[in-house]
Amino acid sequence: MARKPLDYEELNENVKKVQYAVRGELYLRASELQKEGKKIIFTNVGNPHALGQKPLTFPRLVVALCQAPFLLDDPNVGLIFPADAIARAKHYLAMAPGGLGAYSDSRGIPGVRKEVADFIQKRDGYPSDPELIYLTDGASKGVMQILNTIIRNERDGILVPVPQYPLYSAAISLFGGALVPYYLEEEANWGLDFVNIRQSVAEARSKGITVRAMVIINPGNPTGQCLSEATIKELLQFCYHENLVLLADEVYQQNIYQDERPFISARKVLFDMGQPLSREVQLVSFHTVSKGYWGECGQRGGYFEMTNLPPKTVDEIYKVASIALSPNVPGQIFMGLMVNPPKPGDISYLKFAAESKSILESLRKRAHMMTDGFNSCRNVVCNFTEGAMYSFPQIRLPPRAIEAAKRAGKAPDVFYCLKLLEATGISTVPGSGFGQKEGVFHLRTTILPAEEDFPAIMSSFKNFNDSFMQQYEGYSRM
Ligand code: DCS
Repeated sequence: MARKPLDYEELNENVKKVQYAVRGELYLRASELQKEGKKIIFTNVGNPHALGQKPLTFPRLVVALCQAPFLLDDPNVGLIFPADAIARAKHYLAMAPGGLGAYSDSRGIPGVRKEVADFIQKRDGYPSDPELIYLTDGASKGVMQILNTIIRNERDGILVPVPQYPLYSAAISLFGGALVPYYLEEEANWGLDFVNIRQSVAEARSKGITVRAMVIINPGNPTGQCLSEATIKELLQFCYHENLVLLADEVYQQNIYQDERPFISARKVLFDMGQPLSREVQLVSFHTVSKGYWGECGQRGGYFEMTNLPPKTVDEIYKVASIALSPNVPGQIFMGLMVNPPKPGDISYLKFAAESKSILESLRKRAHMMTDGFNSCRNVVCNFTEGAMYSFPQIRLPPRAIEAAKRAGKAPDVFYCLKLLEATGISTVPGSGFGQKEGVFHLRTTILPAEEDFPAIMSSFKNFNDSFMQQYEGYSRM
């Protein structure tokens, strides 16, 4: 019998090539153990609400009213919903003909795109055009759409930081392009090294690859570094000279845990640099409602903003967005609310500000607790999580552990993470899922477990690590 079209052997090779470790082997094993009744701490995905973070009240009230607009006609609506939430729900319902049950424009609701443009203008100090902002189902869909637009064939290369969030490697495989890695410097706090970036580009070119785009993740996932203005300037110069479009993944812009380097957008730096760069460098910037102190991952709200793209390209991107009809409408409203939150003087302001501040302050504390915890462990070194939601410690595995992993048919970091999972229930992602230098091993964990659970989690990690190192290194505790 001939093979059928959807038999595994017959599938699109690009689909089979895709790897996505955040939901890979470790995650599958953790899910199995959970089914068997083991308590699992899921620190593999940056999914704050799944680990107990409470939603901010105001946006949920507004979206609840948008979902159930008949409540607005109830004489008692004002007993539950504050007047500013009611007014805001009416504001969005007026923008969305047919309400949340109707498709919107494929680029998103024009009024929400205007709110995003106002937010960007206020953040960067330069006007932003709503026509160049497209709303998406989370940042992921936007990133995929733009990569799909850029990649023409297997010789088109995309510069991606390594370690990277595997959305990039996975999407580049899926669209049949070439990933051109540039290694972040762990010893320099995961900084960029332009000598090494130039080398990567030269090497790719020598293999016949046309390098067309450069991705930056700022703040970094999984590495947590915040880029300085000087670095962003240098990389914009680099993109200008090398004729690369810059894809700026800025989904963690609210998640900053140090004060020396506040978030600065690639777009602001570009406009600050003036002409010719500000008119020439093509830039696409991404944002989401999944991160920050919102953490509304399940709502799937995101946007991208296009800078210096010609109108015909913007139209092509619109055409392709139209194939999916419409980004999900509740997600768009969350985006509107995120970029236009309650203001001082509004009824809901104080509560909103208190809730946001408490989440951010707690994340900052957790970033410190996690880094300090890892650095107190034998054979573990960890840069401080300056931003984003992850810790990415390096685990210096003894040669005997590496041999044992080989015998078990596992990559050494996968071996370590599986043992950690079995012993403690802590579900992490091995560093190989993000890319790392040859012979160097890491794991990624989120900093998202509840603050009060941290001492227990860190001590259980330490106990595991001690006994692991003891077993494979002959190390004994004094
Ligand atoms: N970009 C980066 C750098 C991310 O870390 C994520 C999600 C996204 C984009 C996409 O998010 P949304 O599609 O939800 O907007 N981060 C994943 C991660 O590493 N863990 O959980 C999700």
